[in-house]
Amino acid sequence: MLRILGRETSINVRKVLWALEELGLQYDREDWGLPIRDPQVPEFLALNPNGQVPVLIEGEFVLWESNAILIYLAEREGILLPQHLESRALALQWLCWQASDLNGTWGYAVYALIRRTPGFDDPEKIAQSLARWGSKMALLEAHLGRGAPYLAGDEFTIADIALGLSIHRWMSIGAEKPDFPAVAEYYGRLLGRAAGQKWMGPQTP
Ligand SMILES: N[C@@H](CCC(=O)N[C@@H](CS)C(=O)NCC(=O)O)C(=O)O
Repeated sequence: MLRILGRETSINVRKVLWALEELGLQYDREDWGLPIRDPQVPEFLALNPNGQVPVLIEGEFVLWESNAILIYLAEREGILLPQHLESRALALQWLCWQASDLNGTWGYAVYALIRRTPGFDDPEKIAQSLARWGSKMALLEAHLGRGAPYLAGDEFTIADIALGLSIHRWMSIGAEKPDFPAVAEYYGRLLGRAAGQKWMGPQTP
């Protein structure tokens, strides 16, 4: 049985839970991550020295980094990544971009406007974070505006899971922000999937 360590409220854990549901795989999940269970303890750090969730465990095999876990699961099951070489490369491109470019933009705005974390209340820094985030979302808007239903073309892939949850975060932000109609349409398409609806429900941060 696959084991997933991580709290359901984490965007990165949700990527994995959404993928497992799309794949129809059974798993056991253990709650780790603040404020539920501090991962900065030797028992957890032995599995992931970063002290972060999610972690996947299968027998002796331990894997961390949510997007690597998505790739592992898709490869293991032979779906959610296209067979066609170029489409597969495009899916991986968006998956890498989510982690390397998009993910780094929203930190301050999310701490300030979603988590309401004390100390994250500087309006200038909120505006800067939203502007950086918005400029990456504009890039996504331009891509989706070309009309393909999913990021890598006609097929739903693990890239749509990672980006779907990122878009969900953008949609959940209560702030003045640009309108991205192609992103909104795509978000609606992802919400039309049972697992998308579950992991990007309107109440979930
Ligand atoms: N690059 C990592 C980032 C993981 C990450 O930032 N996890 C957060 C939750 S979204 C975490 O573990 N925070 C500490 C905690 O929850 O205690 C990945 O994609 O898996």
